[in-house]
Amino acid sequence: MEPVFVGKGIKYREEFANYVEILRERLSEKRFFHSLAVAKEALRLAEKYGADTKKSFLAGLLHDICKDDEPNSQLQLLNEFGIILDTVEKNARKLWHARAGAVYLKEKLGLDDGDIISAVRYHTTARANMSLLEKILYLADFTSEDRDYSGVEDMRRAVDVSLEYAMREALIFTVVDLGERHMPIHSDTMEAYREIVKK
Ligand code: DGI
Ligand code: FE
Ligand code: FE
Repeated sequence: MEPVFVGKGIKYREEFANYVEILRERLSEKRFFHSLAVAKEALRLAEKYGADTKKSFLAGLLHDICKDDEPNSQLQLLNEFGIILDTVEKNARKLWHARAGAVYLKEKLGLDDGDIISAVRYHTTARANMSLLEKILYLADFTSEDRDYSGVEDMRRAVDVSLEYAMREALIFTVVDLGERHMPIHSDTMEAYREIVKK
């Protein structure tokens, strides 16, 4: 199953058919659908907010490419390319796929686009001083059509108000949610939160 693409999405889906087939091999059906849905949503946000539509689509498409890999194989990949995890990262497996995805795209697939690589790297934690593309991917991951967490309707409204407002809502949501679940909060997440919420 794939989402129904519209406009430029139809063209990009065809243009990146090779990547789509790689994802079909690597991901569960659910995660595969999610990846295409994030591509579609990132394209929609790029058109609304004047970002590069093709890069946004591709970042959305590829952002979870390592998500369904075994945790050990993600660690192995990071090791192979000399990535050192900090203490919070070591203890939060959910953070590995973003670091691993960025490395995989660059080193294994030869994707030569620093903007996309960095959007993938920061799509889970966010960070202070995010680029437009980084924000679009971070938010598209919250509002793609497959999402059904409680609060998703509020996030969908927020993302149509402004990127800044949506980033604020998303970071508050994340920090509160992690706090409630007694999960360690990464310094990149905290710095993003402080930048946008405490000013
Ligand atoms: O990969 P997805 O499921 O599409 O979404 P994602 O990459 O945004 O991952 C969401 C998960 O990442 C969610 O379980 C919360 C976790 N996460 C995000 N920021 C932090 C975090 N986990 C910890 N421990 N610390 C963080 O700062
Ligand atoms: Fe992810
Ligand atoms: Fe995702």
